[in-house]
Amino acid sequence: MLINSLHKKQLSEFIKQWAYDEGFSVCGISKAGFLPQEAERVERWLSGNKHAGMEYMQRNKEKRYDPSKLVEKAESVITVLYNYYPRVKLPEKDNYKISKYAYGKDYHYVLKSKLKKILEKIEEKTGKRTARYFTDSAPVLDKAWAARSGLGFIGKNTLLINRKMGSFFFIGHIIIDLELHYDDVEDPANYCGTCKACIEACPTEAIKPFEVDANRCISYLTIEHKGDIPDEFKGKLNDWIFGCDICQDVCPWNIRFSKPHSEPLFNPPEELLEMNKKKWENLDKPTFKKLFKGTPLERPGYKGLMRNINFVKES
Ligand code: B12
Ligand code: SF4
Ligand code: SF4
Repeated sequence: MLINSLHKKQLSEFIKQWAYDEGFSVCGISKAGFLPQEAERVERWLSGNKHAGMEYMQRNKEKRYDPSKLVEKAESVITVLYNYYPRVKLPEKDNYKISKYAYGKDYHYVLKSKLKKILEKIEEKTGKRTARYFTDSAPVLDKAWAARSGLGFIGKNTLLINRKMGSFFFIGHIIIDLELHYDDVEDPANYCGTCKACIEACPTEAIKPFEVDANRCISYLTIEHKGDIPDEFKGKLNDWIFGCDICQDVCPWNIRFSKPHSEPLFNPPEELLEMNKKKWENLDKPTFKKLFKGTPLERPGYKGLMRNINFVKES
């Protein structure tokens, strides 16, 4: 369906309003198409084997570099950010660490149901569409689209940073066959300046400016990696047993601008707030299932989590 430019602008404003109504902090819209510069950078990263064991990064490249190959007749990429910065952090004394994004329910479910509602509203206004919605669940260059839609800049730690809220948020998209009014920023500025706090703080030296070597990243090693964690990382995981927040915690944009989220499903259960090293080490499978069903910790599963705990404990 072709709509005139006034209609496009109005509809784009409606979409942004619906995104805010669903609790997203910001929403930006870009024209779908091939991303040549990003494709080149990802190719360089892959050829240096920086993706480690994440074979899926080698697949669906055509789709990853061009959303119109992923969603038939795609015209627009609608991108949203959803804050997960917690009001209360897990106690640090005598405890292991899990990433803040995993304190509550799995963000895939939380964000997808919200994206679905936005799409339903779009369809109410424009009729049935060819569209798909995702968060970290499809071959899409999430951060590149967010930056292109004016939602932030990519920092030296490679994460998308929004100048009003830092980087503790998830990125979601609706890719749709509808022409809209675009916020496209051709060449987003970078606001890291001379800072290199993330590079200096990373305990495994995984970061070079704008590049993370997954082989060395604690997040990869504790969540995605299969098999034993290599011995060279003994003593370097700094008590992280699921993910790692170091390169975000030290970032001045987070120190200054991160504000607590208001998503009840992301709040940690009481039992998680009461964990300590001994309880983690003695965690049995039924308790794991009870505590972490429907959370990001299901990805490594009980076996993966216990591998991480034992590795950190023995380091
Ligand atoms: C693979 C992956 C990982 C891998 C690899 C990380 C990486 N940097 O690529 C591992 C497992 C290590 C990982 C870890 C984490 N991840 Co992750 N991950 C992804 C995934 C699935 C793909 C990312 C990707 O395409 N990587 C390929 C490489 C080549 O891309 P890149 O490093 O981002 O490089 C780009 C830019 O840096 C840029 N670039 C390169 N050179 C230059 C130079 C200049 C000057 C500039 C400006 C740009 C630039 O070009 C590249 C292409 O755009 C995305 C979801 C998605 N579908 O996009 C989530 C995603 C990036 N992850 C996310 C999160 C939350 C994390 C963790 C924070 C989780 C945690 N706490 O443990 C950590 C952070 C580690 C880190 N510093 O990156 C969020 C990030 C949100 C945000 N604010 O940016 C995403 C977007 C998921 C989501 N939808 O919310 N992740
Ligand atoms: S998540 Fe941790 S290990 Fe990975 S790059 Fe950031 S600081 Fe380094
Ligand atoms: S810590 Fe500094 S260098 Fe790293 S992403 Fe943040 S501002 Fe950029």
